Amino acid sequence: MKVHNADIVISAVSPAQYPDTDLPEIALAGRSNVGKSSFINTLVDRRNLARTSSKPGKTQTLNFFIIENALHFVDVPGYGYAKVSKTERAKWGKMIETYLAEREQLKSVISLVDLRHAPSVEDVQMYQFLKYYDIPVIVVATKADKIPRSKWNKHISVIKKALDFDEQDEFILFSSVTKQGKEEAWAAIEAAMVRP
Ligand SMILES: Nc1nc2c(ncn2[C@@H]2O[C@H](COP(=O)(O)OP(=O)(O)OP(=O)(O)O)[C@@H](O)[C@H]2O)c(=O)[nH]1
Ligand SMILES: [Mg+2]
Repeated sequence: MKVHNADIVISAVSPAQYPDTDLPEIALAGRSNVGKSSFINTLVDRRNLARTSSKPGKTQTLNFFIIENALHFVDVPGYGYAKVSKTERAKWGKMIETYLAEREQLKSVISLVDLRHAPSVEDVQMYQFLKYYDIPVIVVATKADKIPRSKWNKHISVIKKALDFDEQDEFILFSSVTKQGKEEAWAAIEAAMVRP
């Protein structure tokens, strides 16, 4: 998709604030700093639509972006951010779970993992949570530019094994630096958007 129009709609903390439309939604989940906001910016060709930061924990609300009046991207706060209190983290967890488990127009979740590392316990929990709720997943392995091409396959197998990856789901190597995987990601998103 060539994007001409992209805007933030709302930063929501509760269902009452979710946009009241039937547009298909694609959510982005992954641990803090994995590159969720960068992924959105790359897909929509904007430098800073979704705010990125080298400081983890930047995104703390469910941020809804409207793209071409055709879909919403929902930037979900990164999990596993250590400097947040337990109560705060439980609150985020609940907010994210409520959204993922109950949102009717959610078509797919893009689960981002860092290609450089084995998935964290929380990465595995998130993937298994999505499988439990039968939500189609697009796994995006970010920061591919930081791993030499000759080692990609090895890293991919480590990730798939740890997640117990379902080959029905999509797996895309991605870099917001080289834009590798951008077209593949759009193809997977467009396929998810038209699913009933
Ligand atoms: N080299 C490289 N750096 C990346 C890539 N994607 C993101 N980064 C960097 O990683 C850092 C975190 O990126 P964000 O997009 O803000 O991460 P996030 O997942 O939105 O983080 P939170 O909002 O804290 O949950 C930034 O410094 C980005 O520039 C990538 O594909 N390659
Ligand atoms: Mg972010």
